[in-house]
Amino acid sequence: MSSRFFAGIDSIPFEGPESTSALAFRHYNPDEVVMGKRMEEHLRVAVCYWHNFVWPGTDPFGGQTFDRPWFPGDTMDLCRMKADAAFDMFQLLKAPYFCFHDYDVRPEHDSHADNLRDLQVMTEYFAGKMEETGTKLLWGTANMTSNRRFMGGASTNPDPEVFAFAAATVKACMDATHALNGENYVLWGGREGYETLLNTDLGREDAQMGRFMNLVVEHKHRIGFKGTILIEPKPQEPSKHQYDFDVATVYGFLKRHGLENEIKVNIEQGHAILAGHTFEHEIAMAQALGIFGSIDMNRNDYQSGWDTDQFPNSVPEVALAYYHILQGGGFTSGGTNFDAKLRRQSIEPEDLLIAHIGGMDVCARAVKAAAAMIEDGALSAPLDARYAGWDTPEAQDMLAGKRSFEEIEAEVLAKDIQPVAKSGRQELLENIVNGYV
Ligand code: XLS
Ligand code: NI
Ligand code: NI
Repeated sequence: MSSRFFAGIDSIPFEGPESTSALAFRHYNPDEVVMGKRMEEHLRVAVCYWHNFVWPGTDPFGGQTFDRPWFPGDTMDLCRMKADAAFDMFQLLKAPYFCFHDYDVRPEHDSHADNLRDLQVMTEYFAGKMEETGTKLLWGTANMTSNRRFMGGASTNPDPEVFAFAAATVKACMDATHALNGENYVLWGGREGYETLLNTDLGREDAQMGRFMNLVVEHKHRIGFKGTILIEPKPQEPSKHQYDFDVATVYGFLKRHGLENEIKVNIEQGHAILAGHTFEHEIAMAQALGIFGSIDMNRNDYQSGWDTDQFPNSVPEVALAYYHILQGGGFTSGGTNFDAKLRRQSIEPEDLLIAHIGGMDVCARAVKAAAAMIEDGALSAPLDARYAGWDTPEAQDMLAGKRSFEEIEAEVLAKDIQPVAKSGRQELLENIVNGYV
């Protein structure tokens, strides 16, 4: 293929670990079979629209550093030029999926009617591009953080007109996602939180968000959308405090509003770090609660305290994430969305490709290490052994609620039970993991 934006780059081949080319995959080989499944089907890689084609490289101290021919993207012609470059990149990377917000792909207007019209036009344009290139939509979403109207929140806004505008916006984005056969629909509540409790009523805002998410689910069933609805937790930024703090908090919210069987989570590495967790903690927690859906793959700076959205480059860390994903049976409708952006000095088109190649190679190595650990029972055998005491009938009865405190105490006295301390063997387990990565 030849692309106007990525001029001179026709394909990015898989060349194997010995390759020294910057524009070749060394580990990501879509057809390689890992645990009985093609690597592409394990990872289900998606490229995100916003960081690659919309973000201009700004930071709090400086303006645009990237020079893209479609900037500022405020006309439909520029939006189409942007889409052409985006689909060229999806194809060059052989990424099976992409993800987008409404705001990424159309000009932004004051009226919902104008936003809706332009989104529908771009949805049709995307449908053509998807047909032509074979790229699929992992998820769609609405941007309800950038426009000033949402500064005090979307569904949690004190003004019901903003709630209504947000509802209309999400409806439009769900309809677009449905029309493009999206496999999930994501809600990340960047401004569903507060800056100060001095002007915030927590009880009201929880009730508003609960109603809003029920509206989302009702609409999903009304239009027959078969994808999964996902909430993306994050503890803060842009809000001082965000309601969808982490996976456990989201689960409490879903339970409170009767949504725990309808909505799952999209877990982002950087957000896990901001919440004081590891990526694998959030994934394992979601698996344990039955709400694991999808992941946003990136890497947070461990010192910065904000969401740096860097491309992943630590195989051991990513391997533990995929270990828990594969242990839980792997992705169903979810996938690996690179919600990652270049550093603002990486201004060449080629940098976009190089960043994704590196990220995909890291994921490939990580998923292979995770699969090997599972196939060898390297971690599951010691784990099963650690809990083996629970297999006895007495222990099972305790769990099943068949024995009271009195009965348990009587047994402890009768048998003079004196538990023997056993090693947790953490260093041994860490050494085992290091043998795989
Ligand atoms: C921001 C979020 C955002 C979501 C999509 O921190 O990660 O990019 O993934 O709205
Ligand atoms: Ni994200
Ligand atoms: Ni993020």
